[in-house]
Amino acid sequence: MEASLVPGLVLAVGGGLAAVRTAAGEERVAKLAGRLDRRPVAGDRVGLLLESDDGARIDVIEERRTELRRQQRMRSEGERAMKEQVLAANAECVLIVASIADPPLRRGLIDRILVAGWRGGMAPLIAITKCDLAERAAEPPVQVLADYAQIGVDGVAVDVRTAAGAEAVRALIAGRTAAVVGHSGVGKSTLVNALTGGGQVTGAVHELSGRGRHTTTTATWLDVPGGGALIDLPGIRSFSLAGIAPDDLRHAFADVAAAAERCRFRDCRHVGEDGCAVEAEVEPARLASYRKLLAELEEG
Ligand SMILES: Nc1nc2c(ncn2[C@@H]2O[C@H](COP(=O)(O)OP(=O)(O)OP(=O)(O)O)[C@@H](O)[C@H]2O)c(=O)[nH]1
Ligand SMILES: [Mg+2]
Ligand SMILES: [Zn+2]
Repeated sequence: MEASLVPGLVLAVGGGLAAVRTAAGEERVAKLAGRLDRRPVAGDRVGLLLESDDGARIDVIEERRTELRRQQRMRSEGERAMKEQVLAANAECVLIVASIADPPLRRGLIDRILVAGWRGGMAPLIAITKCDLAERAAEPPVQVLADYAQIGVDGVAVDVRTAAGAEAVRALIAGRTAAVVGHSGVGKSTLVNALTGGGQVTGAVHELSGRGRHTTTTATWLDVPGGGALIDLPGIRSFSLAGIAPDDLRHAFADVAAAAERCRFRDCRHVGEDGCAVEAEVEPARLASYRKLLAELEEG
């Protein structure tokens, strides 16, 4: 970094500007230098040129340690055109938030984010929210958590009526930085507020995103008192894995991979053959999700 630049952390980005925090703990709204080769995202470490009038300019974006990426369909460029979008940078974990009901839990989305999280270098964690609505759900939260625990993914059940869930999430994150991802309305920001004390969006971030909105529109970095941070992301409707090799599914489907090892058919594709070990051993909900993703990746 050039001597005139000071290190900064990107808290949020919007409208061609970024809210940044300097190493001295000051928040500023920064412009983006024209020569940047990519767009900064929340969690980016940057080199800032401080301007005399409280302004700043991002001149350098440091190499990212992790990236949470998804493919997004570009409507303007036809049905098949996909563009990669980086949702958050340098998070150590990805906290997948899924409500057990309202909206209903979709394992497909959890699995997609698991694949993207591992691929981007992050440890995945799961929070099942709205457990007060569990009687409306197709399956109990403990069943979902047990299935993911089997492939080594830790998770907790959260019920907004008690503080226990938020405390369990705090323990899960254990002082690390986590990107908080899931469908819109599942309770991500509610959980983030419970952990960060709410009202934390101040200063430069406030200037950027405005006040009084329920739905999160800008990825926002928030410190967790006592250690760690959360990057609260806008809700996602879909999460395409286009461009990921079918082989990359193995991590997120260790249960399928383990059963496949035991399958006695040498050329089995484990997609419904009679006598297939995968068919016999893997939880039906897990298998359905695996097959759907595999078909999509093989097609792409
Ligand atoms: N019943 C119930 N409602 C909850 C719970 N947690 C959050 N909600 C409600 O769900 C709604 C959406 O919550 P948010 O925290 O804004 O959801 P979000 O995931 O941040 O949504 P986006 O920012 O749009 O992605 C709000 O009305 C919350 O009060 C919960 O544990 N139980
Ligand atoms: Mg939100
Ligand atoms: Zn098989």
